[in-house]
This record gives sequence, structure tokens and C-alpha cells, in this order.
Amino acid sequence: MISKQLEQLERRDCPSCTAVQSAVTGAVTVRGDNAANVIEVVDHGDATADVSCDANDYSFTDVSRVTVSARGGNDTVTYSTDADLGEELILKIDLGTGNDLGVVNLSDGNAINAGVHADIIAGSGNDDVDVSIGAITETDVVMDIDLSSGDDVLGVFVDGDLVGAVLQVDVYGGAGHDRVDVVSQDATGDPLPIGIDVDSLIDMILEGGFGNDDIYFDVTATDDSDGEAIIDVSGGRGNDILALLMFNEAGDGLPESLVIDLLLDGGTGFNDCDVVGDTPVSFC
Ligand SMILES: [Ca+2]
Ligand SMILES: [Ca+2]
Repeated sequence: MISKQLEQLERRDCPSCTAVQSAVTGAVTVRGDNAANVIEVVDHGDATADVSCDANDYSFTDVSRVTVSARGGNDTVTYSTDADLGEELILKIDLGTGNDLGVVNLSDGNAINAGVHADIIAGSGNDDVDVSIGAITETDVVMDIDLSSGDDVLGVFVDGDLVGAVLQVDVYGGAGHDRVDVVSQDATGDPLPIGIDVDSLIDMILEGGFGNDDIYFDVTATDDSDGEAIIDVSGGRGNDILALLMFNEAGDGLPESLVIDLLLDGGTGFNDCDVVGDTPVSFC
């Protein structure tokens, strides 16, 4: 009994949440343990980043990519920029098992001026994921979000204009009763029209997967938006509550000059669907 207690104390003294960088590739790997970890990465936008992982602090330069693996336990992982993003960001966050909180904040007034490719995997457990996306200029932002099993909650908040930009977000709810919100809003939560210029595309596939899911897409485009929007909301199996609301600035119809390709598909089960104007619906 005594030896077991000692062992546990020893283990607690060892740094169990660590970050390392490959001298060869510049890749940073942050690795939690099977307890609840608090992991915070602050990206300064110029391929430098500060990482704190429980009690351990690190600073990295010439970062080529960041991989965060939180593993077991109810973890909190935050990745945020504190300046305009000027260097490519390749990010993978795996929240692992447990009921985790994952936050990716590429906004707060900071612009995205370099490419982003982010994979977020919530793993099993009831997870909460928040993604904020600011103005995107002359680059592509591509995100894959896999909520996996459990009753998960995802918010994707867009609060900046797209200029010569692609914003592609694919969401898969997996099993469980998932709630997904994709909204254009300002910092106070009020609806915010976003510009989608002629060289820009917003492309989203939001799939609920198994279980009874709530998926709510509510984005307002400025009336001078003349780019393209391709949005698919798909409930999958189960009884789903779905909304595909692409609004003009007045909030009374579809944006007129935007090229739109929208589809709301309820899938099997009893579904409740809400759309704007003549947005196509099936299985609702
Ligand atoms: Ca952990
Ligand atoms: Ca999880």
C-alpha cells in the first residue's frame, strides 16, 4: 500500500504533459497524459508559438506544424493567434477520450493572411468544440472537424470578410446527440453580415451522423457579395432538427448576387427543417 502511494507521488512529480519540437522538420508535438490536462498554444502568426501544458511552459521558433494529443481525461485545449496569421498553419488536435473542451480562435480581431489546414478530432466522450474564424485574405482555410461519439457541441463563428479566399469546413457529428452551430456574428453574439467577394468561396458540409442531431447554419452575406457559397447540411440517421439559413442583409431572403448551391437533407427519421426562400430540401 505504501509503495503504491509513493509510486503515485513520484508520477505526479514527473512532467507528464510535454511539448517537443523536431530539429529536422520544425514540427511541434504537444502530448498530454491520461489525466485532465490544460494545454494552451498561442501562435504569434510568424511561425513562433508559446505553449503551456499544465505547469510546463515552452517557446518555439520556425514552427512548421503543430500536433496536440490530449489523450485521456477531461482536457482543455486552446489554440489561439495573438496577431495576424502571416505564416501557414498546419494544425492537428486530437482531444482523445473523456469530456473535453477544444477552442481554436483565429480571430479576436486577428486576420488570416496565410493558409490554414486544421484537423480537429474530439474523440469519445461529450465534447465541446469552439472555432472562431476572422477575416481571410488571399488564402485558403480548410478545416475537418470530427466530433466522434458522445453528445458533442460545436460552434463555428465567422466574423470577418472573405477576400480572394476559400473557407472550407467539413463537420462530421458521429454517434450521439450532437449540436452544431455555424454562425456569422460579432464578438457580442449579434448577427454580422460577412462579405464574400467574387474570388471567394465558402464551402461547408455539415453532417450529423447517427443519433438525433441539431444542426444550425445561420450566415448573413453582405448584399455586395458576389462570390460562391456551397453549403450541405445533412442530418443522417435519427430525428434531426436542421436549419440552413443563408440570409441577405435585410434577413428576408437569400443573398441575390451570391452564387449559391445549397442543400438541406434530413436523412432517415423524423426531421424538422428550416430554410430561406427556395433552398432545396429533401427528406424533411
Ligand atoms: Ca489528458
Ligand atoms: Ca473526447
